[in-house]
Amino acid sequence: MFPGLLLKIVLLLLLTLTDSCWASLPLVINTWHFQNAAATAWRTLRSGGSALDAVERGCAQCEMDQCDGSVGFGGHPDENGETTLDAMIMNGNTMEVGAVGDLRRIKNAIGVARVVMEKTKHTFLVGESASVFAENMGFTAEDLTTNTSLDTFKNWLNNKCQPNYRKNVSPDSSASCGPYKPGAISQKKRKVEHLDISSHDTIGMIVINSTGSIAAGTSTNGANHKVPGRVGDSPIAGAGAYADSTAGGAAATGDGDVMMRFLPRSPPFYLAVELMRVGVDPSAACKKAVTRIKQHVPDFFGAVICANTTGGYGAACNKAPGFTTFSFMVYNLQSSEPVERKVDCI
Ligand code: SD4
Repeated sequence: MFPGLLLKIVLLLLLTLTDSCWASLPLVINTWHFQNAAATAWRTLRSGGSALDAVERGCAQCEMDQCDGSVGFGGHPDENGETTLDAMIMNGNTMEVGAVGDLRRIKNAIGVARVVMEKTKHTFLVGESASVFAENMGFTAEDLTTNTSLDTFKNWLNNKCQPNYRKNVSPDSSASCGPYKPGAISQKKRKVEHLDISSHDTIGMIVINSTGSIAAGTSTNGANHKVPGRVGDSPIAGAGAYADSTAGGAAATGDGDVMMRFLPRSPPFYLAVELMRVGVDPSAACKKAVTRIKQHVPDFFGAVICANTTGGYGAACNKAPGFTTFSFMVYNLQSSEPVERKVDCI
């Protein structure tokens, strides 16, 4: 009888424990199932690297692995068939940020973001000038096009350039390729444009070292068939990711064209960190951030991961067509390898 009772008590205890109760430092957490990235970040920390080093190398791993075709070279060509990259890194001790958007020809976007942070007094460089900056800082210039991205581009052209991010143009962008000119404002209710959920998975990563230094970062090749010049939410501090060693970290993935709009009024991921500062549990903070956007765009595609200063963590996602659960990776002292966690979307 006694062992049975003991087992019940243990089970009950386990059930009532939340993720934050398992909190421990150091912690690596990243969006999606990108196990290699988590392992690289963890290895970096364990071999004496800083939280920033871990974020940079973890995200760079995904850039090299071309995670899900959504990170790094050879994925998501724009309307001209070119792959361009967005990335950012944030130091939660100093609140410094380095970011690049619409980066061309350079594979290691998060590396360039870090150089922007550490070798300039700026925060964010974009486009051709960012690429020339990177070349001048020693990054190798390479063609980011692969056979895969070329095929994706050709298929898109053959499919009358669908899906398409233009609106109110002539010819009608829902039926024809460009070049486009401004057209009449359509009275038709536009169908909500979703990114292709099956193939767009930005890496967002938060790392906290054993002394509580927090860093966060993102890297992505953005939206498939984007209008050239488009920069998403990922390189924007407070939208793509945020880190503050006195409060916590958050990082996002999803439809950046929707998510970045909420930054000035009710910053969603900055908000999550501020909630954790006043003691809100990471899962609840993540949910609150998602709920803010959901009030305006009920079926937006997006998810966020959150971690507090003690290594508690959580995630939340918004239920959208084809998207009901969200996976993320966690690596801390509770396991000897990265563990995939899942949450149901709200
Ligand atoms: C973007 N937020 O450029 C990125 C895409 C993404 O998961 O997160 N995909 O809009």
